[in-house]
Amino acid sequence: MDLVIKGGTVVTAADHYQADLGVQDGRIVHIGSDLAGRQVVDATGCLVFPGFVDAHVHLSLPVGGLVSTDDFRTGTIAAACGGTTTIIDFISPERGQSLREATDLRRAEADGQAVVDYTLHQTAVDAEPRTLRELVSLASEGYTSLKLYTTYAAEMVDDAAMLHLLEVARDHGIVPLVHTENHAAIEHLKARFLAEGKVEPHYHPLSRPPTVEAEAAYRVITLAGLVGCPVIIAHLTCRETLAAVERAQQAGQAVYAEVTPNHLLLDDELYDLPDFEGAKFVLSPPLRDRSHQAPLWRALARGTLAMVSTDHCPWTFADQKQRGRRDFTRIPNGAPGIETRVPLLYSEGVGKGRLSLHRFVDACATTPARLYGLFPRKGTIAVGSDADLVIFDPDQEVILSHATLHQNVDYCPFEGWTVRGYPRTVIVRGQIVVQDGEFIGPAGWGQFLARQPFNW
Ligand code: DUC
Ligand code: ZN
Ligand code: ZN
Repeated sequence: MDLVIKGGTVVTAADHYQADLGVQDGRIVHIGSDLAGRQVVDATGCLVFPGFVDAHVHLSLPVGGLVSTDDFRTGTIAAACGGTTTIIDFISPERGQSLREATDLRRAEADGQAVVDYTLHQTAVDAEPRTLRELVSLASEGYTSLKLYTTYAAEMVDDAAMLHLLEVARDHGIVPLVHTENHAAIEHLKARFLAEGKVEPHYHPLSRPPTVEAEAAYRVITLAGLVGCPVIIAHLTCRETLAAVERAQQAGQAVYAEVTPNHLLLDDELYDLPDFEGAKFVLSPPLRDRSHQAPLWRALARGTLAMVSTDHCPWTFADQKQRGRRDFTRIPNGAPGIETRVPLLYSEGVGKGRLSLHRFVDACATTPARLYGLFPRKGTIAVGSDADLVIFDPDQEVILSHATLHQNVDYCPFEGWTVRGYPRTVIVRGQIVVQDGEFIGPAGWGQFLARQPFNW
C-alpha cells in the first residue's frame, strides 16, 4: 500500500474504533490491524476523522467592485490547514449572463488552483427558458445543487421564478440552498436608519432582524412544499427560523438547514466595538443576541440543523470594510472562517458537551457530503472512499489569530480564542497536504468533483 495510518482512533458519524487505515491510489483500501505500507503515519493518541466538507464558501467573490480576498489557492490552503478537504463554492452569474458561461469562468478560476477537492453550486438569478435548460444540462454534468436568493438586488428571484426553479430542481435531482431574508423589509429598514443618520455597524443587525429572516424562510419552505421539492435553508441564525424549519420537518417535509460557527458562537454586541471594529462582523444574516445560541446548539445536536458550513467570505478590515465607515449599508458583507470551523466545532461543541463526537463528524463532513451528492466518496471513512483524512490531536491547544492562520485577510473573528484539539496531519486522496499546521502539499492538488443527484 502507498500509505498506512497506524494506531489512531478512527471516528465516523456512526462509530469509533482502533484501526490502521491502508491507502492505495488515493482511496482507502484496507481497515485493519498491523498494516504495512511504503509511507507510514503514526496516529497514536490521535483521532482519525474523515476529511471535513465545507459546503458554503465564497472565494474570489466579486461584490460591487470589490473581490473577497481568498482565492481558490489561498482559501483552500487555509481550508486544508483547518481540516477541510472538500469545499463547495458558487457559480455566480450576472443578470442576463448564461449559466454555462458563468460556470466556465468560475471553473477557470478554480481549476489548477485549488489544493483540496472542490465543486460548485449553481446559482439562478432568473427563471428564463435558457436558465432552466442550462440548469438541467449542468446537473447532468454533476452540478446537482442550486443557490437561490430572496434578497440582494443582483441575485434575488421573486416567488414566481422561485416556483419554476424549484420544479426544475425537483425533477432533476438538484437540491436548492436558499438565502432567506425579506428584501423589501431590509431595504425599508436600511433607508429609515440612514435617513435618521444612523450609520454605524450597530444598525446592521437592526436592519435585518430575525423576523425578516424567518418570514422568507417560511415562504420558501411553503413554496418548496407546494411543488414537492426538498430545500436547504442557508445559514439559519435564530429561533424564529428554527421554528419554521422544525414545523415543516415535523409535518414530514424534506427541509434541511445549515448553521455557521459565527452564529453559534458570536453575538450582536460585537457590532458596538469601538473604532469601527463592529464592521468585522457585518455579515448577513447578522449575528443575533446571545439568547439564540443555546437553541441553535440544541437543534444542531438533534439534527434539526443538519450541518455546519462557514459562508467564508473575507474582506480586509484595513481597506475593504472601511468602505462603509460612514454608511453601514456599504460595508461588504462577510467574514473569514474556512480554517477555524473544525477546531471551533470540536472545541466548543464536543469539548464543551454540546455535540457528541459522532454528531460533530456528521454535521461537518457526512451530512454535507450526503446532501450534496458526494457520499460515500467523501464524508466518511470506509473501504472505497477517498483517502481524505484528518489526524487530529484532541489535546493540542491553539490560540486563534489572524497572524498565524492562513486565511488571506487581516483579522480573525475569533482572535485570541483558545481551542483545544487541532488537525495535525491532513491528507487529500492519499497525499499529505498539511503537517503540524503547515501546508506542504503540491500546488493545484484539488480535483473538481462531479456530484450525484440529490438522493437523501
Ligand atoms: N452573506 C451572504 O449572504 N453572502 C456572503 C457573505 C455574507 O455575509
Ligand atoms: Zn447567504
Ligand atoms: Zn454565502
